[in-house]
Amino acid sequence: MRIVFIGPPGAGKGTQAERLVAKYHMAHLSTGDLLRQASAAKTPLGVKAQEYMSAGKLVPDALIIDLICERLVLPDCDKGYLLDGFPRTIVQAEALDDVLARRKTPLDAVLELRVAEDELFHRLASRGRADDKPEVIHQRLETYRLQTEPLLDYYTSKGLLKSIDGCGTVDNVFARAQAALDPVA
Ligand code: B4P
Repeated sequence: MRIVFIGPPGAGKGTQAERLVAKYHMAHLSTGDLLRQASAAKTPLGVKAQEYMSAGKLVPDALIIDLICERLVLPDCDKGYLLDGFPRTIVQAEALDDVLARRKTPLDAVLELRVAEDELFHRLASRGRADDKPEVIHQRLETYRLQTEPLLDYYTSKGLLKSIDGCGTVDNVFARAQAALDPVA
């Protein structure tokens, strides 16, 4: 199964992704994790990406598209994958469509996790990662509204979008995610 996972910062994508990849035997491709690893290793990409992440902005499309295209061709992706945090812009979504069309491997579904803003603030503030400072959280939410939310219409028009409520316990949310994905698994 090939799935895209969309949701605002702190919606719980990473948390649910771990469970979903175990249940459906998919590779887990988190652009946030890949960028943080590159940043910790101080690679040229990582150093550049960290500037954007610390400011709550998206890393430039060209960098992230190259990163994910290199990852998608590795053998563990043959069994299917969950794209966690990619695409985040229309340009990224169109680039992904091109790659998948060339490989004749279309997406099976796009899962959206919906969570109210006050709950997102609460979750991110208690997590306390470097980019979880209040002013950066505001910027990340604004970035999400402007650059990522348009993807919801994009994928609705392709008949792929499945939206679930991301509030409640991790178990509750996982049950909703399974109910959404079982029909396409
Ligand atoms: P990401 O790493 O994708 O981070 P995120 O959106 O903040 O978190 P996520 O939704 O995964 O939340 P989590 O499960 O951790 O991105 C970080 C940055 O990388 C971006 O801002 C951007 O700069 C850059 N980036 C990444 N992808 C990019 C792309 N494609 N293009 C350009 N730039 C890109 O959960 C958050 C907290 O909530 C945790 O503490 C968790 O324990 C808690 N939680 C989870 N589920 C809960 C529940 N049900 N109830 C209560 N708490 C819960």
